[in-house]
Parts: sequence; structure tokens; C-alpha cells
Amino acid sequence: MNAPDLAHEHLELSRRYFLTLAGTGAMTAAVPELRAEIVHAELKKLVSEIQYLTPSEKFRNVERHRPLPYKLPPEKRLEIGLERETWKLEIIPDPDSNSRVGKPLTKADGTALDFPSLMKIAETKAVRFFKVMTCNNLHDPLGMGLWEGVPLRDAIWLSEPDRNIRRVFYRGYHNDNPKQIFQSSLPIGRVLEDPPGEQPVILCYKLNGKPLTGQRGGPVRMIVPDAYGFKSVKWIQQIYLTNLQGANDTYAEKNNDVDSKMKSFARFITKPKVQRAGRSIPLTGVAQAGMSGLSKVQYWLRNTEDHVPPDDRYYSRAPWQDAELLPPPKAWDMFPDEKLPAIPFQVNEQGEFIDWPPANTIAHWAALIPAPKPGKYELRCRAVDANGVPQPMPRPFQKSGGNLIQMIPVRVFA
Ligand SMILES: Nc1nc2c(c(=O)[nH]1)N[C@H]1C(S)=C(S)[C@@H](COP(=O)(O)O)O[C@H]1N2
Ligand SMILES: [Mo]
Repeated sequence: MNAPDLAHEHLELSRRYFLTLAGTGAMTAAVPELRAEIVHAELKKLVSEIQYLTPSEKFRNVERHRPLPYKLPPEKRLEIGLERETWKLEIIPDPDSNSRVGKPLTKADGTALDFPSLMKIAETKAVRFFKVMTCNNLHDPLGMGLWEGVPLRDAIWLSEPDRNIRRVFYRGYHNDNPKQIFQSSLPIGRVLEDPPGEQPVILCYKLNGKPLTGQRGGPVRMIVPDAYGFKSVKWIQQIYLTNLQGANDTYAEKNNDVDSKMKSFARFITKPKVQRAGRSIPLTGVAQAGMSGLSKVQYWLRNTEDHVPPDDRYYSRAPWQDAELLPPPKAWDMFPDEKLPAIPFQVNEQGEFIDWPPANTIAHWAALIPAPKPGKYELRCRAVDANGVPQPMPRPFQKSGGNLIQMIPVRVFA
């Protein structure tokens, strides 16, 4: 109970401090330094509560299966190949098209890829990279991870793909119920070669240095680094190489845009809905770096009596203030000496991030809003991508990923 008490103390301390200042009429420009210093303790505390990587069990789950495969008894999980010991991945030509492969990997003839064979590929090809998991239908990221696996192309290559292949269809375990199939797809070109600066699509078996749990889609799930969550199919068991030219994604349902790339956006963690006048407002939040990356996060506290031009739908002319982008963590406890290993395009040989934050990851942010007068306010935050374009332009469409400017109503009482 120590920490919350401390926070309360800081709160009380700064409140009394400002009440005193207000009494002497010294509220304004004279004391910004001191003011920042005192309230900063509270902001520091909020910042200290932020974890960069999300522990596996703290991710939010997006899962439609009943029963949930990872809640089945261990014997059943072994039987259906949801443990490393029995997991098998089929890689076959799509029976609905004319694709040809030299050596289909099938369960029926005992050639399906098993976990030891996956580890064999991993000996020379294993990769890891940072990537945030976000559902294009939800606003806050589900979790931030360091994912490890082998490039999907190295598994596909074992099947000797031959001709008439335009896409890769893939699906996970679905309780043998066609209604529970969750599937997705990619152009074969995206799988075989990575655009400049982009990570490979992987068959993933580790998250944050530990074996991928059943809840996170283990023993093996797809991770598509540049895509929203629906492309990263969990409990992966079948891959079909197809000559069909369209996406078969489950997420093609309900108006979802199956070709959307990750967008940049900012969200609040602290939601300071009720405030006392004379007190600065400490703020923390998270921002997703989309396909281009992220250059900054901004906030804007608007008194509801202040005029907003009706033609300014995305508040491009508002007096946005820069927040502080928090740096990456210093120590990485899953690695020797707590130092990050080099990761192509993300981390250099010295264990430092090349760009911060890398595309398709997150950074946290913090700000201290100078004490507002009593009144009704709207607090907003937005991200500016690495091309200098503020969200939600140029793609405000919800179904290709939610990145609307978040607004929190704030009441400041005397
Ligand atoms: N097999 C399977 N994979 C799946 C899903 C699912 O329901 N079943 N949901 C998808 C969706 S829509 C999202 S957003 C992500 C969520 O990943 P998480 O549960 O690990 O956070 O998983 C994807 N993979
Ligand atoms: Mo999703």
C-alpha cells in the first residue's frame, strides 16, 4: 500500500502549495520551475508505472473460439497438436485452385512440419523483432511484444513451391467447427521477400524471451510485423498455397479493410477527468508508430468556450502542444547483461534503437499541463507520423485501423 499513499501525498502537497500561491496572487509566470519540480514527482510516479513490454498474460485477447483451445485439458491439447510435442503444420496446394508444389507437407503421409523440424530451421534462420499487437477494430493496443520465430518463407520453401501461386492462405485450430475457422492471407511476394526496412513474416514460438503460451496462440502462431492483429493467426496448423487472387481473410467480414497497414495514433493512459484548479495535470499515454514511424505526440486542452472553426474537422489549426516521448527502457532482463542484441532495422550492435520508436511498435509519452482555470474542457491527443503528417490523416477510416483523435472531457473545479 506504500506507493498509492505516496502518490496521494504528492497530490496533497502540490494542492496545498498551489492554494497558498493562489492566496498570494503569485499563481502565474513567476514559479513555473518550482511548479514543474513539485508536480513532477507525481508525473514521475505515473511514468514509473509504465511497462514497455506487455507480459504475455496481460495482453488483451481477441479470440472467437468456444471452447478456447488453450483451456482444453492437456490430454486433449496433445491430441489436437496444440503442444510442442504434437504440433504439426501442413503446407499444401489449395485444393480449390491449380497451384503446384513439389513436396506437399501433409499430416496424412507424415510429412507435415513438426516442432523439432521448426527448431532445425531456427538454428540458422531464427529472428526476433519488436511489434505491437493491435486490433483494427479497437482503439488501444492489445500488447507490445518482442516476438521470435522463423521466417515463414523458409517453411514454405520446404514444400518446393512450383507454379500458379499468388497467395498464401493460412488458418489456426478451430475445434473442427467450420464456423470457428479464423483465417487470413498474404500475397506470396510479401512472404518471400521483405520490403526495405521491414521484418519478415514469421512462424512465431516465443514472446518476450519465453515460449509462446496457448493463450497467446502457441505453440506456434503467425506474426505479420506490418499488419493489424487479424493477420497474425494463432494456433497455426494449415497453410494453403493458392492461385486465387483475392483475400480469404475472416476479417474481410464486417467491412474490415484486409490490406491496411499499421497507422500512427496516440492514446491516453492517464484520464484526468476531474481536476482541481491551480494544479498542473500530469499526463501519460501510449502512441503507436505506424508504417512510417512516429515523430511526435501532441496534446491540446481546450476550454469548451473557445471557438473551433467548423471547417477544421481534425483540429489542424488548434494550438497543439508537444508532449515528451519517453525513451526505451534501459535494462532488458531477458538478455545477458540486460543488453539488447542487435535487431535488423530496429537495434544496432551497441544495443541502441536505430529509430525511436521503430515502425509497427509503440512509445509512451508524458506531459505536464500547466494548471488550468476552473471550467469545462476537452483534452485531446494526437500522433504526428514520421513523414510529419498529423493523425488521422491521410486515412481516417475506422475499418482500416482506429486512429481518431481521442478526447477526454475534463472538469476543473475551483
Ligand atoms: N486462431 C485465431 N487467431 C487469431 C484470432 C482468432 O480469433 N483466432 N483473432 C485475431 C485478431 S482479430 C487479433 S486482433 C489478434 C489478437 O491477438 P492477441 O489475442 O494475441 O492479442 O489475433 C488474431 N489471431
Ligand atoms: Mo482483431
